[in-house]
Amino acid sequence: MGNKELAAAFERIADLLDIQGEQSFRVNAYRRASRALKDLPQDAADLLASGALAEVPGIGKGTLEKVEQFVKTGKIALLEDLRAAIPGGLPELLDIPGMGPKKVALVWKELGVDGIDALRRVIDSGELAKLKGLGEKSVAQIKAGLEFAERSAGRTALGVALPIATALVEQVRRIRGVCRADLAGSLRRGTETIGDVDILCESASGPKVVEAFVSLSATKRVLASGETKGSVLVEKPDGGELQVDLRVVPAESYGAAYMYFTGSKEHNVRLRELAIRRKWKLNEWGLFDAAGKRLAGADEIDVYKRLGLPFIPPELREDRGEVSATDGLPKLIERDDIRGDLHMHTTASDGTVSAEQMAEAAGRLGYEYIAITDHSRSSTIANGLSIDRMWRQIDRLRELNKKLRHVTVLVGCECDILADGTLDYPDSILAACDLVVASLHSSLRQDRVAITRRLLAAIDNPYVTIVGHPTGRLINKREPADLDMEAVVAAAARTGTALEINAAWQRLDLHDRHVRMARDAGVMLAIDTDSHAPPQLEQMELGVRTARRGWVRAEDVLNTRPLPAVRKWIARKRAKAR
Ligand code: DGT
Ligand code: CA
Ligand code: CA
Ligand code: ZN
Repeated sequence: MGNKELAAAFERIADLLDIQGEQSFRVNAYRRASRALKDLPQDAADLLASGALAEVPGIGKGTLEKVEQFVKTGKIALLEDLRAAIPGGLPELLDIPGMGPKKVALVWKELGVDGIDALRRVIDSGELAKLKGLGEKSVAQIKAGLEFAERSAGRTALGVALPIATALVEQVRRIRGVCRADLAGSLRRGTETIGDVDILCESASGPKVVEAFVSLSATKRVLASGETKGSVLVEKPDGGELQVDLRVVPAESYGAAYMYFTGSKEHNVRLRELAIRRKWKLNEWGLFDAAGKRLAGADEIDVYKRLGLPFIPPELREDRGEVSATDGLPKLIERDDIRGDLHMHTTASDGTVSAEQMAEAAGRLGYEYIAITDHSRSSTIANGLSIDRMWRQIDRLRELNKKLRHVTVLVGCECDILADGTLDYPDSILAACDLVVASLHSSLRQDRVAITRRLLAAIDNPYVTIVGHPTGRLINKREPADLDMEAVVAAAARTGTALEINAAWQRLDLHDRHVRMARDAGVMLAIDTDSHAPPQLEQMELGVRTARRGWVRAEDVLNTRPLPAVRKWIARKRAKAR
């Protein structure tokens, strides 16, 4: 019985109460408790037994009682009652963009909609459009939202798939007769979502290896099991399923197969064209000349070399100019180039640990600096800081810095960009910070003109250093704001404002194409984890992957620079405005 299960139970209580029409402060208390439970450093049952759980911020008396019930009986009475009263398919309707709890309750009570299929039916039949209490605009939004949800169905976020796949490939490496194994497919290319996991391995005994693979303990169902191929479903932490394909190839084909199964399909087509032009043949077995003689195949780099190409990093293999790049490929940023993290939260707003603990965690990652950027006053759900509290936070962080040895804490805030484009704090506070992340958190569905203008206004403020998660999208959950990204990129370039690659697995915002667009325009990028707890700092990896997919070099990223250079870069925009 893990903390994750507990957290999921509390999240579900919040969803069901929300649909039932419970007041939002109560619903939010359950969501806060859920987050706190998920981020606990130890097993909740142990912390409960020692009494330490009561001290954790976000865990009140009601939560404690329910955790106790769960530990003792495996159930929470409130959740059982709610489940009995409300159809199980309703919570997933909440994940559809445009469907808030009120609308979910409305379609359930008025039309008997009890899940996604039923929602699709009432849309198709026109019943939804006729429903009193739902405007034309809402109906259109729900339609678009459902289509978005259907498009995302079956794809798993990179941050969810990567740990599962990494663990599996380790297990494949330990299967008897396996010489080596690697992740291929979209996962190796670092795409933001994954259709299925592709594992390649080298072995002379295919059938035995496939047999061992499909029998691994993670397997929930075997889809296929053959001589050189196996395919299984494994369970995801959220309860869904993920397909994992294994292919077994001999040593002489490993490189060609690695290339083929890494893809993308479009990249492979380009490579095959190069081969055909020379009257050669390229497939997953190797590169062969017209007489059928093997030119390369064991080693991926050699295949590229024989085709007259440099090694192309997997993140670039999308047929976005990487095969024809005549002036060479950029030297891409690497995880080790990162010297700090410029966006994170503490218990001052909705994080789970203190600034000092965040700094210690950053020190363990070898960082030189971090910025503490708690939420501003309008983010009430996230316990944003009032003006008074923010002044005190600034003082506290300055004091903390005197104490810290290895990591410098930049005093920052994550300032809401309000619906009218003004910022949530006066310039006096922003000027007192070393760094300001400005983010859209509300009114994300404004029309293109309004929301673009709003972001441009924030970018024009001399104290805004970084635009946080610029589009506001949540992978598979929420569509991006309808921004004119070209205008945003141009304004960022002109003013010397950095655009964020938010590395949180739910966001990856900017996404790869926008990253490329920004980089090509000479915009400075910042790769930040937006961490709310120390383990999340490690999501930096996902942000770096996304940056690489946007052809980004180390010099394009603010937080690859030493601290004095970061300060200087921030000062330049501030000086220009004076
Ligand atoms: P996914 O799983 O949808 O996230 O995307 P991929 O790229 O992992 O696609 P997947 O799993 O269907 O296939 C893995 C790789 O195998 C793919 O990137 C390229 C190669 N591949 C699969 N089918 C074809 C094909 O019909 N033609 C070519 N050229 N390559 C293919
Ligand atoms: Ca795949
Ligand atoms: Ca596949
Ligand atoms: Zn944040």
